[in-house]
Amino acid sequence: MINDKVLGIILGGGQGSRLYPLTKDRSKPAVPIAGKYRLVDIPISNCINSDIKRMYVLTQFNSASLNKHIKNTYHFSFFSSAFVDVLAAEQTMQSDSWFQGTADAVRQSMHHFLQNDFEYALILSGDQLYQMDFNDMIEKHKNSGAEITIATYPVNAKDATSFGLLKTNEDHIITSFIEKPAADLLPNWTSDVGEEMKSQGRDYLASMGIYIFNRDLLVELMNNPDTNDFGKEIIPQAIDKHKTLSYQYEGYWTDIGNIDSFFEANLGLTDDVPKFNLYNENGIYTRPRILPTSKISGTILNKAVIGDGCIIHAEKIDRCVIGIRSRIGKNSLISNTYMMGNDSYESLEFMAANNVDVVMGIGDRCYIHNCIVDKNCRIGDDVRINGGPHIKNIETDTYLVKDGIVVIKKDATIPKGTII
Ligand code: ADQ
Ligand code: ADP
Repeated sequence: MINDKVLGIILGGGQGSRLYPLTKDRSKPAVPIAGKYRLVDIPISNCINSDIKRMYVLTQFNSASLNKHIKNTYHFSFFSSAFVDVLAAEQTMQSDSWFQGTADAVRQSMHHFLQNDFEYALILSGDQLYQMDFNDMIEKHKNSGAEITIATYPVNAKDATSFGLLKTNEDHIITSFIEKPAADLLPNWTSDVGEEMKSQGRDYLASMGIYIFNRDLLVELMNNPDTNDFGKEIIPQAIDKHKTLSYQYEGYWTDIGNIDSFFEANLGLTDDVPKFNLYNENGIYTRPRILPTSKISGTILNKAVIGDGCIIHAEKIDRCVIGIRSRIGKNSLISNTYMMGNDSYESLEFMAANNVDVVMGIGDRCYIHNCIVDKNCRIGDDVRINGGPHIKNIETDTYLVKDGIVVIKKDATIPKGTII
């Protein structure tokens, strides 16, 4: 089977500064999404669902929570060759620095990859929401005789400047590529993307940052120590010398690299028919936690996605994703909010013995709107958080406001009666 010849390489994240403060204490692949998953579960699940079962996750810093999550989630049969290994930037005789970019991350980890028998390297981004079967892309790569294949996606002019854009010939071979062009260059970069995409104004063909490289070529390209980035250097330099195929993808795909897109991607799961649909056979895997079902009392629920093990007494929850083990008190109104949940429960006995003043979760009579509540937060009674375009960007010890979204930091306590 061809997939036995594919090695998955997941670019788990640079410094993750665009997702700060969610990446303050954890690496980007470990950021919780959709109430029970981590970002890294998406590319890993896409590989598993495509029968690619050998994967490395490259990350800028080692985090106990990421290692634990991967170790506890992805254990394969003793007799199988499948594995998911985390490779964090490390000091070696050749290098004493962090990954300088995506290609540098691959270069510094090459000695691990080469211990495996593979013909194709499938390089994936760690911060995208999509469900893609890679089999078709791999087949087309092989059948076309290309040395590199890039998955591509038609985008509109507004989004085009955030991506690598490319042009192809009639055989879908890439003839030119530019990484994140300035807006005034866009008129030169329209592509023939088909009538349907054109009618939606999606005239530009963007790189999805998903690449297949033939093993030998990857080894050769990584031997050049002056190139640190796929989008900025490797791809633009390679297309003239090596046959590079565009594989145009038509399904749902979105980049969730910043707070705004992360927030919308999560809240989008509450739509009647979400674009990223978890309710199908080829699901996303994550750690099974053996939690009880959620317990909800007196609450009006509208467009609510609720994880396992929650205890909810709120008055109303409207367009929210509520993560595992969340606790929400009486008469509280929560809307447009992604609450990540808690890592553990606090028992009534524990709270009484320790005089816990503000309990984990959201208290009574709170109003929370346009907010991301990170893990293990304590939001006291009568707190009012009203996010939206009217509040300006600001950061404190316990929260940050970015583009109208209030992000309560992990483990933060918001005292009773606070107004944000
Ligand atoms: P970006 O997403 O802006 O563009 P980049 O910041 O290099 O590119 O990130 C690509 C992936 O690699 C992300 O998952 C990121 O977290 C990860 N990453 C970044 N630096 C890393 C490092 N030092 N170590 C490990 N992982 C790292 C890229 C392409 C564009 C393309 C878009 C599509 O360059 O051409 O259009 O992806 O999203
Ligand atoms: P997630 O994967 O969403 O972070 P986990 O179930 O893996 O959730 O738990 C995260 C952390 O919380 C782990 O370090 C785990 O050991 C710890 N934890 C989980 N349950 C409890 C508990 N009942 N008491 C104390 N710590 C816990």
